Amino acid sequence: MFKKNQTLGEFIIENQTSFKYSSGELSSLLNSIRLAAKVVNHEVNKAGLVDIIGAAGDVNIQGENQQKLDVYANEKFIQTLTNRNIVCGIASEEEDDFISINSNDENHQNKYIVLIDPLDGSSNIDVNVSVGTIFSIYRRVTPVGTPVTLEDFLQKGNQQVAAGYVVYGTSTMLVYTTGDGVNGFTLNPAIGSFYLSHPNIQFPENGTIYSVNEGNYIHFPQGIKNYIKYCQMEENDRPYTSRYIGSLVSDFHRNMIKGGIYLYPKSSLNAEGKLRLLYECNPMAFIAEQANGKASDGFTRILDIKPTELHQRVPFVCGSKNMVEKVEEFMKKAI
Ligand code: AHM
Ligand code: MG
Repeated sequence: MFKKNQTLGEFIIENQTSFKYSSGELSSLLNSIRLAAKVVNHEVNKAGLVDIIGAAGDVNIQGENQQKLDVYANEKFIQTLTNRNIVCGIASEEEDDFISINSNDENHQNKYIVLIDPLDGSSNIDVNVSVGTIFSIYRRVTPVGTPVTLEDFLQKGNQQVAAGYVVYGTSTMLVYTTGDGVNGFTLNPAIGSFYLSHPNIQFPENGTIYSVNEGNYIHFPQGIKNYIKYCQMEENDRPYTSRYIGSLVSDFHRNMIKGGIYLYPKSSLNAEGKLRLLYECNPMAFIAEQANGKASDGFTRILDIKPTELHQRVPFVCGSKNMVEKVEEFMKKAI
C-alpha cells in the first residue's frame, strides 16, 4: 500500500514479513546497501569538483588521497557490508575473485551473499552524466558456518532473493525488488532519507524507445540489424525514438518508466557482448520481470542461464515485454 511520506527504512520493516524467508537479516542487508548508497551519492555529487580539490591519485589540500570513484564506491559497499557482519560473501565487478567473510568462524551464521557493480557506467562521471550501482542478493547454497565457495556465486538468476539499483541522476533513487514487485525511493538530500516515490513500478507492455549503441551496427548479428531497421520503419507507432545514455541503469530506468527496450548484443568485436551476467544482467532481469518486463540474450531467458564464471558476459536485451519478444522473433528468423 502506498503511504505518503514513507521512508525506505519504514518500508523495509513493514514489508519484511511478506518476504518468503521472513528474516530481519535481509532487512539489515538492505539497510546497509541504503547507507552505502548515501555515502557514494555524496561523493558522486562532488565529482565535478575534482579539479579543484585534486584529481584521482593526487593528494588533496587536506592531505587526503583522492580516489577514482569506482574504486571508492567498491570500497564503501564492501566496507559497509563487512562491518555490519550480515553477509557471508561478496563478489564485485571491481574484484578479480569473490570475498569470503568470516570464513574461519564456525559461529558465523549469515546466509546471504551479495554481488555488486559498485559504479556502473563510470566513464560517464567525467562528463556529469548519471551513473548507477547495481546489486543482487542470493541465499548461499553451501552449508552455513563454512567458507563460501564459487558455487554460491554461480547460481542462476532465478534464485535471486532481491536485486536493485541506485541511480545517481538529477535525483538519486534506489529501486529494488524482493520478488514481490518493484518499488522506487527518491533521496531527499536535505534530510538524507529515501522516500517511497514510485510504488509498484510496471514496464508498459509496449514502448516506443530503443536504446542501443548504434555506432556498432555494422558488427551486430543479422537479427539485431533487422530489428533496428524495424524500429526505424514508418508504420503504426514507428519509427521509434532512439535514446542511449551509455549508462545501463539510467537507460533501463527511463525505459521502465516510459516503455522501451535496451540492447547490448554480441558483435564481431565482443563475442559475448559487454555486460556481465552476474553483476549487471541478472539483477536488471529480475527487476524487469518483477515489473512485468522481460530480459533475454536474444533466445533464452537471462534468469535461466547457468553461470560458469564470475565475470561472464552475455548479450542482453531487456525492456517492455512485447518489444523483447519482437527481438527474439527477429533473432530466430535470422538463424
Ligand atoms: P562498465 O561496467 O565498464 O561501466 O560498462 C557497462 C556500461 C553500461 O552501463 C552501458 O550501458 C555500456 O557499458 C555502454 O557501453 P558502450 O560504450 O560500449 O556502448
Ligand atoms: Mg558495470
